[in-house]
Amino acid sequence: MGSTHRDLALALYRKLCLLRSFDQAGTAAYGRKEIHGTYRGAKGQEAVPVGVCHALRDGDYVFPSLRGIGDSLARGSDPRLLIAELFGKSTGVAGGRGGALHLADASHGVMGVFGVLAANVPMAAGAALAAQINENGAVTVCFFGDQASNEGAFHETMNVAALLKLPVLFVGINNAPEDANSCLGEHTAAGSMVALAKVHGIPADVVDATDVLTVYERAAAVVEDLRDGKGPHFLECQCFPLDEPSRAQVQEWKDEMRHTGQYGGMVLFKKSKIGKTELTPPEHWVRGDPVRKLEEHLLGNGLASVGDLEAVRESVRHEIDEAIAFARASPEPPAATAPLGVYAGG
Ligand SMILES: Cc1ncc(C[n+]2csc(CCOP(=O)(O)OP(=O)(O)O)c2C)c(N)n1
Ligand SMILES: [Mg+2]
Repeated sequence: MGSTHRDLALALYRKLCLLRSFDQAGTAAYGRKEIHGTYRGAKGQEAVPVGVCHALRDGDYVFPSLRGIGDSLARGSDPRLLIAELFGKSTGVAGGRGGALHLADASHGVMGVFGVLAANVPMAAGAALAAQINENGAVTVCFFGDQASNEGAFHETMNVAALLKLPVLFVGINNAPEDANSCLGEHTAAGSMVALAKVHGIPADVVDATDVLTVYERAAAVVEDLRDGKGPHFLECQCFPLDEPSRAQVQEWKDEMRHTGQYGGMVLFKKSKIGKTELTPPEHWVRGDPVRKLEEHLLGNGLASVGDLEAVRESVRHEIDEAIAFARASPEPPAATAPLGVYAGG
Protein backbone atom coordinates (compact mmCIF):
# COMPACT_ATOMS: atom_id res chain seq x y z
CA MET A 1 0.00 0.00 0.00
CA GLY A 2 1.82 3.08 -1.24
CA SER A 3 1.41 6.77 -0.59
CA THR A 4 -1.26 7.08 -3.30
CA HIS A 5 -3.48 4.66 -1.41
CA ARG A 6 -2.77 6.53 1.85
CA ASP A 7 -3.65 9.86 0.20
CA LEU A 8 -6.86 8.40 -1.19
CA ALA A 9 -7.87 6.84 2.14
CA LEU A 10 -7.13 10.03 4.06
CA ALA A 11 -9.04 12.18 1.54
CA LEU A 12 -12.04 9.86 1.88
CA TYR A 13 -11.69 9.88 5.68
CA ARG A 14 -11.82 13.67 5.78
CA LYS A 15 -14.98 13.67 3.65
CA LEU A 16 -16.66 10.96 5.76
CA CYS A 17 -15.90 12.97 8.91
CA LEU A 18 -17.21 16.14 7.27
CA LEU A 19 -20.55 14.48 6.53
CA ARG A 20 -20.71 12.94 10.02
CA SER A 21 -19.91 16.24 11.75
CA PHE A 22 -22.35 18.14 9.56
CA ASP A 23 -25.00 15.61 10.47
CA GLN A 24 -24.37 15.97 14.20
CA ALA A 25 -24.54 19.76 13.88
CA GLY A 26 -27.66 19.57 11.72
CA THR A 27 -29.47 17.30 14.16
CA ALA A 28 -28.55 19.56 17.08
CA ALA A 29 -29.62 22.71 15.21
CA TYR A 30 -32.92 21.05 14.31
CA GLY A 31 -33.45 20.28 17.99
CA ARG A 32 -32.85 23.97 18.78
CA LYS A 33 -35.38 24.93 16.05
CA GLU A 34 -32.73 26.85 14.14
CA ILE A 35 -33.60 24.83 11.04
CA HIS A 36 -36.82 25.68 9.28
CA GLY A 37 -38.82 22.83 7.84
CA THR A 38 -37.31 19.42 8.23
CA TYR A 39 -33.87 17.87 8.57
CA ARG A 40 -33.02 14.30 7.64
CA GLY A 41 -29.62 12.97 8.57
CA ALA A 42 -27.94 9.95 7.03
CA LYS A 43 -25.72 8.53 9.76
CA GLY A 44 -24.22 5.25 8.62
CA GLN A 45 -24.64 5.80 4.89
CA GLU A 46 -21.97 8.48 4.34
CA ALA A 47 -19.72 6.12 2.37
CA VAL A 48 -22.25 6.08 -0.47
CA PRO A 49 -22.05 9.74 -1.57
CA VAL A 50 -18.41 10.10 -0.48
CA GLY A 51 -17.22 7.05 -2.43
CA VAL A 52 -19.33 7.71 -5.52
CA CYS A 53 -18.68 11.46 -5.77
CA HIS A 54 -14.93 10.94 -5.42
CA ALA A 55 -15.12 9.13 -8.76
CA LEU A 56 -16.69 12.13 -10.54
CA ARG A 57 -15.19 15.17 -12.21
CA ASP A 58 -16.27 18.77 -12.83
CA GLY A 59 -19.24 18.99 -15.16
CA ASP A 60 -20.87 15.75 -13.95
CA TYR A 61 -24.37 15.94 -12.51
CA VAL A 62 -25.68 14.67 -9.19
CA PHE A 63 -29.33 14.20 -8.28
CA PRO A 64 -29.35 13.69 -4.50
CA SER A 65 -31.65 11.45 -2.51
CA LEU A 66 -34.24 12.75 -0.07
CA ARG A 67 -31.44 12.82 2.54
CA GLY A 68 -29.32 14.68 0.04
CA ILE A 69 -27.40 17.22 2.10
CA GLY A 70 -24.57 14.73 2.43
CA ASP A 71 -24.68 14.08 -1.32
CA SER A 72 -24.21 17.80 -1.91
CA LEU A 73 -21.39 18.04 0.66
CA ALA A 74 -19.65 15.04 -0.89
CA ARG A 75 -19.82 16.77 -4.27
CA GLY A 76 -17.98 19.76 -2.85
CA SER A 77 -20.70 22.20 -1.76
CA ASP A 78 -19.54 24.74 0.81
CA PRO A 79 -20.79 23.65 4.28
CA ARG A 80 -21.33 27.32 5.22
CA LEU A 81 -23.79 27.77 2.35
CA LEU A 82 -25.53 24.47 3.14
CA ILE A 83 -26.08 25.35 6.81
CA ALA A 84 -27.22 28.84 5.77
CA GLU A 85 -29.73 27.15 3.45
CA LEU A 86 -31.08 25.03 6.31
CA PHE A 87 -31.36 28.18 8.46
CA GLY A 88 -33.35 29.89 5.68
CA LYS A 89 -30.71 32.58 5.17
CA SER A 90 -30.14 34.52 1.95
CA THR A 91 -26.56 33.23 1.71
CA GLY A 92 -27.78 29.63 1.40
CA VAL A 93 -27.09 27.57 -1.74
CA ALA A 94 -30.68 28.18 -2.84
CA GLY A 95 -31.03 31.63 -1.29
CA GLY A 96 -32.59 30.09 1.82
CA ARG A 97 -35.71 29.11 -0.11
CA GLY A 98 -35.12 25.38 -0.52
CA GLY A 99 -34.22 24.04 2.90
CA ALA A 100 -33.28 20.40 3.35
CA LEU A 101 -35.86 18.99 0.96
CA HIS A 102 -35.42 21.37 -1.97
CA LEU A 103 -31.84 22.54 -1.95
CA ALA A 104 -29.78 22.73 -5.10
CA ASP A 105 -26.23 23.82 -5.87
CA ALA A 106 -25.84 23.99 -9.64
CA SER A 107 -22.30 25.37 -9.28
CA HIS A 108 -21.30 21.90 -8.09
CA GLY A 109 -23.63 20.02 -10.45
CA VAL A 110 -26.06 19.28 -7.60
CA MET A 111 -29.33 19.53 -9.46
CA GLY A 112 -31.74 19.50 -6.55
CA VAL A 113 -33.20 17.48 -3.72
CA PHE A 114 -36.86 16.65 -4.28
CA GLY A 115 -39.35 16.00 -1.52
CA VAL A 116 -41.17 13.42 -3.61
CA LEU A 117 -39.56 9.97 -3.61
CA ALA A 118 -38.14 8.98 -7.03
CA ALA A 119 -38.98 12.39 -8.57
CA ASN A 120 -35.24 12.80 -9.17
CA VAL A 121 -34.95 9.56 -11.17
CA PRO A 122 -36.57 10.71 -14.47
CA MET A 123 -34.88 14.10 -14.12
CA ALA A 124 -31.50 12.39 -13.85
CA ALA A 125 -32.28 10.50 -17.06
CA GLY A 126 -33.11 13.86 -18.67
CA ALA A 127 -29.73 15.28 -17.67
CA ALA A 128 -28.01 12.16 -19.00
CA LEU A 129 -29.92 12.46 -22.28
CA ALA A 130 -28.80 16.10 -22.61
CA ALA A 131 -25.18 15.06 -22.03
CA GLN A 132 -25.54 12.29 -24.61
CA ILE A 133 -26.98 14.69 -27.21
CA ASN A 134 -24.33 17.33 -26.46
CA GLU A 135 -21.58 14.69 -26.48
CA ASN A 136 -19.88 16.46 -23.57
CA GLY A 137 -18.82 13.27 -21.77
CA ALA A 138 -20.69 14.20 -18.57
CA VAL A 139 -21.96 11.45 -16.33
CA THR A 140 -25.10 11.75 -14.20
CA VAL A 141 -25.47 10.09 -10.80
CA CYS A 142 -28.87 9.57 -9.22
CA PHE A 143 -29.11 8.67 -5.51
CA PHE A 144 -32.31 7.26 -4.01
CA GLY A 145 -33.38 5.04 -1.13
CA ASP A 146 -34.74 1.49 -1.22
CA GLN A 147 -38.32 2.70 -0.79
CA ALA A 148 -38.06 4.97 -3.83
CA SER A 149 -37.46 1.96 -6.05
CA ASN A 150 -41.10 0.90 -6.00
CA GLU A 151 -42.38 4.14 -7.53
CA GLY A 152 -43.74 3.96 -11.09
CA ALA A 153 -41.44 6.74 -12.30
CA PHE A 154 -38.46 4.67 -11.22
CA HIS A 155 -39.39 1.77 -13.51
CA GLU A 156 -40.36 3.94 -16.48
CA THR A 157 -36.97 5.61 -16.22
CA MET A 158 -35.02 2.34 -15.94
CA ASN A 159 -36.65 1.19 -19.16
CA VAL A 160 -35.91 4.32 -21.19
CA ALA A 161 -32.39 4.69 -19.76
CA ALA A 162 -31.58 1.14 -20.87
CA LEU A 163 -33.17 1.63 -24.30
CA LEU A 164 -31.25 4.86 -24.99
CA LYS A 165 -28.02 3.67 -23.30
CA LEU A 166 -27.93 6.82 -21.21
CA PRO A 167 -24.75 7.71 -19.27
CA VAL A 168 -26.44 7.51 -15.88
CA LEU A 169 -25.38 5.73 -12.71
CA PHE A 170 -28.32 4.75 -10.50
CA VAL A 171 -27.26 4.44 -6.89
CA GLY A 172 -29.81 2.62 -4.77
CA ILE A 173 -29.15 3.11 -1.07
CA ASN A 174 -30.35 -0.03 0.65
CA ASN A 175 -30.29 0.93 4.32
CA ALA A 176 -32.98 -1.63 5.09
CA PRO A 177 -31.33 -4.83 6.40
CA GLU A 178 -33.47 -7.70 7.68
CA ASP A 179 -33.37 -6.48 11.27
CA ALA A 180 -34.25 -2.87 10.40
CA ASN A 181 -37.60 -1.55 11.52
CA SER A 182 -38.55 -1.25 7.86
CA CYS A 183 -36.71 -3.97 5.93
CA LEU A 184 -36.48 -4.37 2.16
CA GLY A 185 -38.44 -7.63 2.13
CA GLU A 186 -41.47 -5.80 3.50
CA HIS A 187 -41.91 -3.61 0.45
CA THR A 188 -40.01 -5.23 -2.44
CA ALA A 189 -41.27 -8.59 -3.68
CA ALA A 190 -38.19 -9.07 -5.89
CA GLY A 191 -36.11 -9.28 -2.70
CA SER A 192 -33.34 -6.91 -3.79
CA MET A 193 -32.79 -3.64 -5.61
CA VAL A 194 -30.47 -5.18 -8.20
CA ALA A 195 -33.27 -7.52 -9.24
CA LEU A 196 -35.41 -4.48 -10.09
CA ALA A 197 -32.66 -3.03 -12.30
CA LYS A 198 -31.83 -6.29 -14.04
CA VAL A 199 -35.41 -6.82 -15.13
CA HIS A 200 -34.98 -3.67 -17.25
CA GLY A 201 -31.74 -4.94 -18.76
CA ILE A 202 -29.47 -2.71 -16.68
CA PRO A 203 -26.26 -4.26 -15.35
CA ALA A 204 -26.35 -4.11 -11.58
CA ASP A 205 -24.32 -5.20 -8.63
CA VAL A 206 -24.35 -5.08 -4.85
CA VAL A 207 -21.72 -3.02 -3.08
CA ASP A 208 -20.70 -3.23 0.57
CA ALA A 209 -21.31 0.41 1.38
CA THR A 210 -19.95 0.13 4.89
CA ASP A 211 -16.53 0.33 3.18
CA VAL A 212 -15.90 3.63 1.42
CA LEU A 213 -12.85 2.31 -0.47
CA THR A 214 -14.99 -0.45 -2.02
CA VAL A 215 -17.67 2.07 -3.01
CA TYR A 216 -15.09 4.38 -4.58
CA GLU A 217 -13.32 1.62 -6.52
CA ARG A 218 -16.56 0.19 -7.89
CA ALA A 219 -17.94 3.63 -8.79
CA ALA A 220 -14.70 4.67 -10.49
CA ALA A 221 -14.78 1.58 -12.74
CA VAL A 222 -18.44 2.07 -13.60
CA VAL A 223 -18.06 5.80 -14.30
CA GLU A 224 -15.29 4.98 -16.78
CA ASP A 225 -17.64 2.57 -18.58
CA LEU A 226 -20.35 5.22 -18.64
CA ARG A 227 -17.97 7.71 -20.28
CA ASP A 228 -17.18 5.02 -22.86
CA GLY A 229 -20.87 4.93 -23.82
CA LYS A 230 -21.61 1.50 -22.34
CA GLY A 231 -25.03 2.59 -21.05
CA PRO A 232 -26.55 2.86 -17.58
CA HIS A 233 -25.43 0.97 -14.51
CA PHE A 234 -27.04 0.29 -11.14
CA LEU A 235 -25.25 -0.06 -7.81
CA GLU A 236 -27.16 -1.30 -4.79
CA CYS A 237 -25.23 0.15 -1.86
CA GLN A 238 -25.92 -1.80 1.32
CA CYS A 239 -25.43 -0.05 4.65
CA PHE A 240 -26.98 0.31 8.10
CA PRO A 241 -29.31 3.10 9.25
CA LEU A 242 -27.41 4.22 12.34
CA ASP A 243 -29.90 7.01 13.02
CA GLU A 244 -32.95 4.71 12.96
CA PRO A 245 -34.10 2.17 15.55
CA SER A 246 -33.79 -1.53 14.78
CA ARG A 247 -36.83 -3.81 14.69
CA ALA A 248 -35.86 -5.21 18.11
CA GLN A 249 -35.60 -1.75 19.60
CA VAL A 250 -39.00 -0.68 18.29
CA GLN A 251 -40.45 -3.87 19.75
CA GLU A 252 -38.89 -3.00 23.11
CA TRP A 253 -40.45 0.47 23.00
CA LYS A 254 -43.81 -1.00 21.99
CA ASP A 255 -43.73 -3.45 24.89
CA GLU A 256 -42.87 -0.69 27.31
CA MET A 257 -45.62 1.56 25.97
CA ARG A 258 -48.17 -1.27 26.16
CA HIS A 259 -47.07 -1.86 29.72
CA THR A 260 -47.70 1.77 30.61
CA GLY A 261 -50.90 1.94 28.55
CA GLN A 262 -49.47 4.45 26.07
CA TYR A 263 -49.28 2.30 22.95
CA GLY A 264 -51.43 3.59 20.14
CA GLY A 265 -49.63 2.21 17.08
CA MET A 266 -47.48 5.24 16.27
CA VAL A 267 -44.53 4.16 18.34
CA LEU A 268 -41.92 6.09 16.36
CA PHE A 269 -43.71 9.39 16.81
CA LYS A 270 -44.50 8.80 20.46
CA LYS A 271 -41.15 7.41 21.57
CA SER A 272 -39.89 10.72 22.94
CA LYS A 273 -42.95 10.88 25.19
CA ILE A 274 -41.61 7.92 27.12
CA GLY A 275 -38.09 9.34 27.02
CA LYS A 276 -36.88 6.85 24.39
CA THR A 277 -34.71 8.84 22.06
CA GLU A 278 -31.39 7.05 22.57
CA LEU A 279 -30.61 4.43 19.94
CA THR A 280 -28.82 1.20 20.72
CA PRO A 281 -28.02 -0.23 17.26
CA PRO A 282 -27.22 -3.95 16.91
CA GLU A 283 -23.50 -4.70 17.19
CA HIS A 284 -23.12 -5.65 13.51
CA TRP A 285 -24.62 -2.28 12.51
CA VAL A 286 -22.02 -0.53 14.63
CA ARG A 287 -19.24 -2.62 13.09
CA GLY A 288 -20.53 -1.45 9.71
CA ASP A 289 -20.12 2.22 10.61
CA PRO A 290 -18.11 3.48 7.60
CA VAL A 291 -16.16 6.03 9.66
CA ARG A 292 -15.07 3.42 12.19
CA LYS A 293 -14.29 0.91 9.45
CA LEU A 294 -11.97 3.28 7.60
CA GLU A 295 -10.30 4.23 10.87
CA GLU A 296 -9.58 0.56 11.50
CA HIS A 297 -8.13 0.24 8.00
CA LEU A 298 -5.91 3.31 8.37
CA LEU A 299 -4.65 2.36 11.82
CA GLY A 300 -4.36 -1.36 11.13
CA ASN A 301 -2.20 -0.80 8.05
CA GLY A 302 0.00 1.87 9.62
CA LEU A 303 -1.32 4.54 7.24
CA ALA A 304 -2.18 6.99 10.02
CA SER A 305 -1.79 7.39 13.77
CA VAL A 306 -4.55 7.99 16.31
CA GLY A 307 -3.28 11.59 16.50
CA ASP A 308 -3.48 12.02 12.70
CA LEU A 309 -7.13 10.94 12.73
CA GLU A 310 -8.00 13.15 15.67
CA ALA A 311 -6.41 16.09 13.84
CA VAL A 312 -8.66 15.45 10.83
CA ARG A 313 -11.77 15.24 13.03
CA GLU A 314 -10.76 18.41 14.87
CA SER A 315 -10.23 20.36 11.64
CA VAL A 316 -13.60 19.20 10.32
CA ARG A 317 -15.36 20.15 13.59
CA HIS A 318 -13.78 23.58 13.30
CA GLU A 319 -15.04 23.92 9.71
CA ILE A 320 -18.58 23.04 10.81
CA ASP A 321 -18.46 25.42 13.80
CA GLU A 322 -17.44 28.18 11.42
CA ALA A 323 -20.26 27.24 9.07
CA ILE A 324 -22.80 27.53 11.90
CA ALA A 325 -21.40 30.93 12.90
CA PHE A 326 -21.53 32.09 9.26
CA ALA A 327 -25.14 30.95 8.90
CA ARG A 328 -26.21 32.63 12.14
CA ALA A 329 -24.60 35.91 11.08
CA SER A 330 -26.17 35.82 7.61
CA PRO A 331 -29.23 37.94 6.80
CA GLU A 332 -32.75 36.64 6.22
CA PRO A 333 -33.92 37.09 2.61
CA PRO A 334 -35.73 40.48 2.32
CA ALA A 335 -39.52 39.99 2.58
CA ALA A 336 -40.01 41.87 -0.69
CA THR A 337 -38.18 39.07 -2.57
CA ALA A 338 -40.70 36.40 -1.47
CA PRO A 339 -42.54 36.23 -4.86
CA LEU A 340 -39.30 36.04 -6.87
CA GLY A 341 -38.45 32.73 -8.48
CA VAL A 342 -42.01 31.43 -8.26
CA TYR A 343 -42.59 31.82 -12.01
CA ALA A 344 -40.02 31.53 -14.80
CA GLY A 345 -38.47 34.93 -15.44
CA GLY A 346 -39.74 36.16 -12.06
C1 LIG B 1 -43.97 9.71 -3.47
C2 LIG B 1 -43.72 9.80 -1.97
N1 LIG B 1 -44.35 8.94 -1.15
C3 LIG B 1 -44.15 9.01 0.20
C4 LIG B 1 -43.29 9.97 0.71
C5 LIG B 1 -43.07 10.03 2.22
N2 LIG B 1 -41.74 9.54 2.57
C6 LIG B 1 -40.73 10.39 2.87
S1 LIG B 1 -39.31 9.55 3.22
C7 LIG B 1 -40.05 8.06 2.99
C8 LIG B 1 -39.27 6.79 3.18
C9 LIG B 1 -38.04 6.80 2.33
O1 LIG B 1 -37.39 5.58 2.39
P1 LIG B 1 -36.11 5.32 1.52
O2 LIG B 1 -36.36 5.70 0.10
O3 LIG B 1 -35.68 3.93 1.77
O4 LIG B 1 -35.06 6.36 2.09
P2 LIG B 1 -34.43 6.41 3.56
O5 LIG B 1 -35.39 7.18 4.41
O6 LIG B 1 -34.24 5.02 4.05
O7 LIG B 1 -33.14 7.15 3.38
C10 LIG B 1 -41.38 8.20 2.64
C11 LIG B 1 -42.30 7.07 2.36
C12 LIG B 1 -42.65 10.85 -0.19
N3 LIG B 1 -41.80 11.79 0.22
N4 LIG B 1 -42.86 10.75 -1.53
MG1 LIG C 1 -34.25 3.22 3.09
